[in-house]
Amino acid sequence: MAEDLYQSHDYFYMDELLTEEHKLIRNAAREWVKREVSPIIEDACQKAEFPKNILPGLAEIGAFGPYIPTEYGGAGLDQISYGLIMQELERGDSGIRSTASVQSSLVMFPIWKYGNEDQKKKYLPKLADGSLIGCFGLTEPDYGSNPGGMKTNIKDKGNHFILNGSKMWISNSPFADIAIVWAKDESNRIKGLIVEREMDGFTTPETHGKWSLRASATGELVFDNVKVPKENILPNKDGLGAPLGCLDSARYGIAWGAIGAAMDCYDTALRYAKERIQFGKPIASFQLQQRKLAKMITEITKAQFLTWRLGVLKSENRATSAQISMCKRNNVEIALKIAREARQILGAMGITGEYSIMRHMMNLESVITYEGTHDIHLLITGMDITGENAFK
Ligand code: TGC
Ligand code: FAD
Repeated sequence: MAEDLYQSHDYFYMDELLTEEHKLIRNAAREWVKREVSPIIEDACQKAEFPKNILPGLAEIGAFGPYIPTEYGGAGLDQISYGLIMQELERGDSGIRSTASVQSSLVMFPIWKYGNEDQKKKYLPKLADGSLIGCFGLTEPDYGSNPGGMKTNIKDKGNHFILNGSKMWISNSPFADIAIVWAKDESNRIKGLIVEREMDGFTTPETHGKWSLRASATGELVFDNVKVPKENILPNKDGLGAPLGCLDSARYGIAWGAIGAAMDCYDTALRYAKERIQFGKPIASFQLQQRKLAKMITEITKAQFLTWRLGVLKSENRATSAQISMCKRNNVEIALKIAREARQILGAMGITGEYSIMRHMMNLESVITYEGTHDIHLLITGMDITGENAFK
């Protein structure tokens, strides 16, 4: 990839709404991405390999459990800080943000919120320092948007459960040390379990051939009579609301992350348009290119404010699931549109790995599908405003 010349854009002086601490955290993540992610990401993506050597760095910048209390090894930060870290990571690559948001919101969050004290002390500090990596198993081959139908199940055998079933499309599964797995008990109630890699009968085959999120490892979780000790069940919440509660936190992080990808595409396209000469003039001087760029910065600015406000509400524990859905849906949509328009501004150069745009565009095709598809989030808004359920 060409040298990372990224400069962030703050058209409406949104920085004035951030605290000094927010800016310090954001700038540290930004510098780290420039130094550690940008030089290696194109190669990792071309090889379809997750760059595991960045895991300690992610832990050092506080990307694993930013809002988890310090007593459990987290950084004890607020929700805006968490969002800003996700924004900067996804500016580098959605796959890197994915790893951090799965670890923080889909693994540490359920242990923190639904686990007992022993589980918190055993797992959270190691997840925070990156010595343990986790993944989250909700989706199954036949149950994606409708996770409530899941078939993965546990049977009570006295001092342990026997776990059977499979999960699909699981970020980080091929190398994760632990998995938070959602399974139905004998009364069809969904429970969360901590499954460890060493448990007999547990395998994690990798999914190959992806054109999207190539620098993120995706795989299955297969459970063949896995003996899970009872102490590994998350005792403090069950039912579908438990995994969906984790998704609220991860979807919030994605809303910020998508702005990062959009800003990177806009910044790249703006610079290119000013430098590229056709018909004796920079292409930035043509109205058609200005229209694209002007629309991009307008959408980025709107998304920045929507998301900042969501962050304030979330820090005050007032953000609703439907508000989070609206923000995730809006931001991923504008990011994908911006990536597609930005790619065109670069002409043929836009399809190469010299620039980050095509990689962002391909990544965003996953981001618009995972953590609830674009359609599902629209239906969540529809249900919230009308009171009518159009899912079923
Ligand atoms: P429904 O009857 O509406 O709800 C069941 C229970 O859940 C509660 N609830 C929520 N709780 C917390 N947060 C939310 N966002 C919630 N949404 C619903 C609800 O109140 C109810 O509670 P209770 O106590 O009454 O039982 O459930 P439904 O079966 O009709 O489904 C609703 C629907 C479609 C919105 C939901 O299933 C859904 O969101 N589907 C999308 C599935 C999804 O997002 N999967 C993501 C998998 S993980 C992933 O993609 C990780 S990618 C990570 C990365 O790499 O970055
Ligand atoms: P389906 O549910 O089969 O949907 C197919 C289409 O039908 C979509 O367009 C959808 O919007 C539409 N549709 C479905 N239901 C309705 C309805 N009621 N009304 C209208 N339209 C509808 N899952 C995890 O559990 N953990 C992970 O770590 C994880 N990581 C992922 C990483 C990647 C790279 C990807 C691509 C996915 C990942 N997922 C993960 C799975 C992801 O959450 C699911 O792909 C997603 O929830 C959609 O499920 P599905 O692919 O089965 O699509």
